[in-house]
Amino acid sequence: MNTSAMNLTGTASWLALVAQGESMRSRTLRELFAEDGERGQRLTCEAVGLYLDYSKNRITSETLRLLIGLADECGLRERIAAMFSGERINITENRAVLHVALRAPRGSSIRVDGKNVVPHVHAVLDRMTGFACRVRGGQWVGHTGQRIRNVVNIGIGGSDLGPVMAYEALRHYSDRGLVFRFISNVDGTDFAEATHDLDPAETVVIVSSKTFTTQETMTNAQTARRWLLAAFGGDERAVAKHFVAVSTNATKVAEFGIDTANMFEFWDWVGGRYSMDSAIGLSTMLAIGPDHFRELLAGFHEMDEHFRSAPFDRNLPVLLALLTVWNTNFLGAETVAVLPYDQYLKRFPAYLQQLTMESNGKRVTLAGRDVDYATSPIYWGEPGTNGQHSFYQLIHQGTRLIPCDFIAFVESLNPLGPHHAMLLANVLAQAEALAFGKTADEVRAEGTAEWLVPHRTFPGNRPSNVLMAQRLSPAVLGKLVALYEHAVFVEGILWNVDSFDQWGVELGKVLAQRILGELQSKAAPAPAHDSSTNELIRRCRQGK
Ligand code: G6Q
Repeated sequence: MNTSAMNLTGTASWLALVAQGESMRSRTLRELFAEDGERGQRLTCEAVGLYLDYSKNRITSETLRLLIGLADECGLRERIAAMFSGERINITENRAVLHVALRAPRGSSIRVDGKNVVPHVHAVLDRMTGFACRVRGGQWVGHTGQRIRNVVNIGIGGSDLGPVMAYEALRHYSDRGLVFRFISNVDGTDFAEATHDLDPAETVVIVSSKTFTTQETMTNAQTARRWLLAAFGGDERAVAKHFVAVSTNATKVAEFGIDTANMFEFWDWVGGRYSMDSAIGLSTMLAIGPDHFRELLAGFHEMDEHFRSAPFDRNLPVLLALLTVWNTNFLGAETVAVLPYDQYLKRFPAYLQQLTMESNGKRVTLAGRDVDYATSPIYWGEPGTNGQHSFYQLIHQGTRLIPCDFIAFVESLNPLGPHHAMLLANVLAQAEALAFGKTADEVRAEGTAEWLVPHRTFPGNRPSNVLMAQRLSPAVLGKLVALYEHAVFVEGILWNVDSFDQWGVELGKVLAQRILGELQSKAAPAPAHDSSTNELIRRCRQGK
């Protein structure tokens, strides 16, 4: 097991992988494909309706064997069991990590401190269902009896990115009679623009905050309260009809003035960035309806079961993670581009940024020692084909190695003439071009002037994964998110970091609090910072 005492870079598998990395640096995907006519079928994995083609990675079967050996040496199998059994694997916060319980079927049992949490999960889901049906059916009306037509979710980080992503991803399945807005930024512009055309009398506000203390969310929630009460002549009774809360903190919810009967609960064993399938998904349920929401959960659960039981060489999250570790630690890649070829997934890269980088952007091991290897790569991306006309240039011909995850669907939800064939042709072409490039001789053979040949040559040998499913559905979205959740978990086990804390966000929060006081104080504050911060504070104050 990858305990605190373990030295990752000294393990037999790691050392063998370093040697393997050296030898693979001189190998090309052209050669690897030429040597094995079946490579494109062999280095693939299909499970729970997702097809992963990882053949265009710079690996051999031996690489994979060594990577799986590393996972074994790190005790991955035991760590998976520990997560599913509710052990407190988030050691710096002393918490269990049980997002898998959020999608466990009714009647199953997952225990935290000896108590089965699944009945609680379903009790909340049932309450969410009741609320969603009343809003969608027009029975839940506003303070003046008007039907609810607008839903505003106020939350940030894990209480925003999942709901926004899911809303966009599942728009096809959403009730078009309802308008959804998401407010996260403490910048008043976010609030102003999200609400300027909404009628408070037809709006329900979901205040989504695990802690109910987050500065941005509480500020936006107070602004929403004023916005709403202004429309009702300050009548406080309106709050009950227009505000609901999603939180773990009933005391703070009540203090805000929201009736705890209108609070949807979740638990401290759900991390913010792993919470889109908890009550934090209330806006998602309102948009797509309870049945589709349960399909989403079923998709998550199918991937959970696959992850828990499939052998590592046929295990989608494990393979995805091992490839990331390979590209990062043995081929020196610093980023991963996530490139969904589906407009509905336009917020998926942003969602993954938090999931991956907040989880594994760590520099010390579980035992608090500095790591001597790279941890999370930088995740980024945009939907295809838009990115092709922008940053793909750098991926094809720049100096950096950028592994890509392409995501595509065989069928479109909006089959319009030739669009979908074109979209698919583009994603397949990009993976092909990145892998095999175009040699100088091939460019010359086209009659290109010699001076232009270097400019028009594509070195290729750029790794990529292609992930495909039949069509984007709630269940498929659940599978896709769970795939990355578990891949992040596997990477964290190998890198021996706590993937479930986020201490790196704290320092800025504390300093902002102090500077806020200085910006708002009547008397000019004595310079208490470095000369740069002091000067910037002075300039901000000047405009007051
Ligand atoms: C996620 C983080 C973080 C969190 C936000 C919002 O894993 O913990 O992004 O979700 O800071 O927190 P609240 O939900 O408590 O407002």
